[in-house]
Amino acid sequence: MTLVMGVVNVTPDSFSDGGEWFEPQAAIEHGQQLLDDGADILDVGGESTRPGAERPSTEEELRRVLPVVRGLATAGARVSIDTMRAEVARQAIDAGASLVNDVSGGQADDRMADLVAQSGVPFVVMHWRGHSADMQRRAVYADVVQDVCRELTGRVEDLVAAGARREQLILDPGFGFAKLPEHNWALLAHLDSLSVLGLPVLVGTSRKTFLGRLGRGPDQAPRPPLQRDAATVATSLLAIQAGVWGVRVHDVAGTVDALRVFRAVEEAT
Ligand code: PMM
Repeated sequence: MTLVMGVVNVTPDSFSDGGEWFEPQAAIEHGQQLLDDGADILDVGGESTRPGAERPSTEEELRRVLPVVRGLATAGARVSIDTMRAEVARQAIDAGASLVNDVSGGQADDRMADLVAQSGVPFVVMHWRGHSADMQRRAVYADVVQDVCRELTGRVEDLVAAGARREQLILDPGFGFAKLPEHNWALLAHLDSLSVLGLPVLVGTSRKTFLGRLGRGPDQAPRPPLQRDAATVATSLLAIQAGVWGVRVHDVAGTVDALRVFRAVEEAT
């Protein structure tokens, strides 16, 4: 059954919840709320990846995430660390994280492959074409589904060549990362093409801009992120139906309800 990964952003500037849980105690309480709502995994991140975002230093990223990872892991949560830096991943694992979620799939830090190989923890390999500052310039595809599958396959091969085990790897098409709305819709429509690569798939559409554009003309501003949860529940349900391993969401309660609907229908068929 699909796992629900709840987002715990410890950032001043994430696009949907920046600043809300920036103090460690507030972030820990938010994580605990997501667990109460039914999250299976908490994804703690200290770097905003919204388009155009500036990167924090390694020290600042560590300062943000470590107390939160430690606090939530100590309370018994399964914690994932959302980072592109091997040093942050290493210290987060020492603090209790048991999964590494790297939106660059190991490309942003050439020490990440070694960390994956040595730690043995599950590693999310997301489709990524470059840092957020200018990633939307790279949203050029011949066939987005084939191109994403091919590029992810290349990453898997590189990671395995560097000593990672295939069984550690989870694939993510990277919704919103170097993708235009039509690319995101095509990927959502063809999650089965990603599944045939034979590895678990994680889907993160939560509150992303392409959902804010639904029902809006090209000259209208997108709906604000906090008004995108209903659309996120719909996309997550489609991903659940496609049999993905996990969905990464801000609104855990709504997603868990959607999962319950899916289960009830399955049991009734
Ligand atoms: N999206 C964001 C951050 N981390 N990780 C994975 N694996 N997949 C995603 O789609 C993803 C991610 C950006 O969203 P946020 O700023 O709301 O966390």
